[in-house]
Amino acid sequence: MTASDPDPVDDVVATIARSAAEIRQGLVGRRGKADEENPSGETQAEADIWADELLADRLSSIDGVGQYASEERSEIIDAGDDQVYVAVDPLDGSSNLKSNNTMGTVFGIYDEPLPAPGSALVASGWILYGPITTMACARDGSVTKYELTGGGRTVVEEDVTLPDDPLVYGFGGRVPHWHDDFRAYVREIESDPGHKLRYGGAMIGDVNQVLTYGGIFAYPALEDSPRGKLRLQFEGNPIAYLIEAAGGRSSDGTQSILEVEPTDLHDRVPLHVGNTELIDRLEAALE
Ligand code: P6P
Repeated sequence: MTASDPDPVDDVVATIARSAAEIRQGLVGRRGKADEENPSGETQAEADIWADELLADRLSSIDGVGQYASEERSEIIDAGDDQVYVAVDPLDGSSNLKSNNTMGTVFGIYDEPLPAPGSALVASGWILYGPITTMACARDGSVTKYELTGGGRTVVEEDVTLPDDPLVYGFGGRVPHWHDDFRAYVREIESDPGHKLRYGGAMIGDVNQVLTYGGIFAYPALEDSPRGKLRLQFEGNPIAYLIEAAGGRSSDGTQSILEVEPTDLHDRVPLHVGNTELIDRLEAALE
C-alpha cells in the first residue's frame, strides 16, 4: 500500500465515527424488545438489529474490508476484499436503553479472517453514548479520544494512558456465582479506601471510567458460566487492545486476552482489564 492508497483502517474508523450521531438519534423509538435472540441467546432490542444492519451495510462496502461480523448475527458477511476484517458490537449495553443509561458501540479491526486472536488486531475502539458522544480509538500502540458532533470528530486527547493511581472498580456477574478466589480479590479491592465502585451495566461505560480514572473492570468466570459473559471477538479483544495500548493490562485470568486462541466466532471470555498492578494481583489471586 502506498501513502496515496486509501487506508481501510482509517475508512472503517471514520465511517463508525460518522455513523455515531445517526445511531444515537436512531435509538429513539427503538427501545423495545425484538422477538429475536442474538447468537449468544440474549433477547435483542429493536435498536440492536437496526444498528447492526446500518453498520453492516456501511462497513462491508468499504474497499479493503474482507469480512463484517457482529455480536448480533450468527454468520459472517463476506465483503469480498482481503485487507481488514471487522468485528462489531453495534450496541453494547442495550439493556440500558429502557433506563436511558450509558451504552456504546465497540469495534475491532483485524488483519486476519475471523475468528481471529486479539494479536491480529490493528485497531480497536468504542463510541460512548453518554451525556455527549465520544470515541476512544487505539492504533499503532497509542490511544486517541475524540468528541463527536453531527458527522464530525474533534481530537480531545492524544496518547491517552491510564492514570497511575487506580480509582474505580466494577465487577459483573451475580456475587453468589463468583468463584471464591475472585470474591476474595474483590473484597481486597473494595477494602482499599482509595477505590470506589463504578458499575453501570454497560461494559463500555465502565471501561471508559477505568480509562479515564484508572482502576479495574471485570466480568469474570462464574460458577454457572465458566467463560463469563462477554464475547472475545466483539468485546474482549477490542477492549483489551485499547487498554493495553493505554499502558494497562488485560487478562482472561491467566494471560493477556489478546493471546486467547478463538475456537468459535461467538466464544465468550472472562474479561479483566485495568491498571497493570491490579491485573497482576488478580492473576496471582486466581492461581
Ligand atoms: P449484567 C451488556 O448486556 C453486557 O454485555 C455488557 O455491556 C455489560 O458489562 C454486561 O453485559 C452486564 O451484564 O449481568 O451485569 O447485566
